[in-house]
Amino acid sequence: MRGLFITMEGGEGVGKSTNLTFLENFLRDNGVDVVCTREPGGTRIGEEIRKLLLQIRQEKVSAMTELLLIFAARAQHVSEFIEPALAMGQVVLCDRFTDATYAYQCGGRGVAWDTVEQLEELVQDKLRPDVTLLLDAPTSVGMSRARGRGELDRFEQEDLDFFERVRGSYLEQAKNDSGRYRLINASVSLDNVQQQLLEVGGELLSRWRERSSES
Ligand code: Z5A
Repeated sequence: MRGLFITMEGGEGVGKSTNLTFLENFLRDNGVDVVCTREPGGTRIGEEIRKLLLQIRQEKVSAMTELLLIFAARAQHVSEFIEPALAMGQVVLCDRFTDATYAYQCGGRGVAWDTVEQLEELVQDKLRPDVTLLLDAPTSVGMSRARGRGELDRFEQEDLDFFERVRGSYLEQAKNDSGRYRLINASVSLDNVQQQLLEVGGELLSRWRERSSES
């Protein structure tokens, strides 16, 4: 049985990490074999590339350099972690994946959409998420949650306009792929967000059980 590939997306500070752990616990408590990971990162090489990407630097990082670093990390992540886990039948919960590249690099930085499509084909072949949860909140809400933590990384230093474009791109992607996306209102209390997540969690559990019983 092939596992399920679930991704969590959204702008900065919307609660992805907090809620990924919540979903992981829910699935594990219900007997699902689940592993969590993140992008950029998820492998030793990927985590080193993550540091490079987030570090504030004197020189301007070109959009193409940023894009290729993200896909270099992803290539390692797919081959070393994601594909083997799916082949073993595990549920992979991933904090951001390629939809983030469309949102940040295309929406935010203005990279051409088909450039990312080409890299996606090259690096992932047929691998796409089965379900994507988009945590959505007004940009100012996420920014103030994230900024409560202190020092800002290279992405967090971008201005409000950049994050508005990122949010707009995510919402557009969700609209254009409504079969895969589950839109979560992340601007409300954590309890309320997690109630919404339980509905999606229930759906994932059913899909998982269906697959298990077929195999
Ligand atoms: N990036 C990219 O450009 N292209 C790509 O392809 C990929 C990534 C994959 C790092 O990602 C950067 O990489 C990212 C885009 C770029 N930069 N940005 N911005 P990241 O996922 O590590 O970075 P992040 O989005 O900044 O994650 P984050 O700041 O850790 O946010 P989060 O995981 O969404 O939120 P959280 O840590 O779970 O919650 C933030 C705080 O809010 C925390 O104190 C919570 O307790 C609180 N919180 C959460 N939910 C609530 C609710 N509902 N109410 C009140 N308080 C809440």
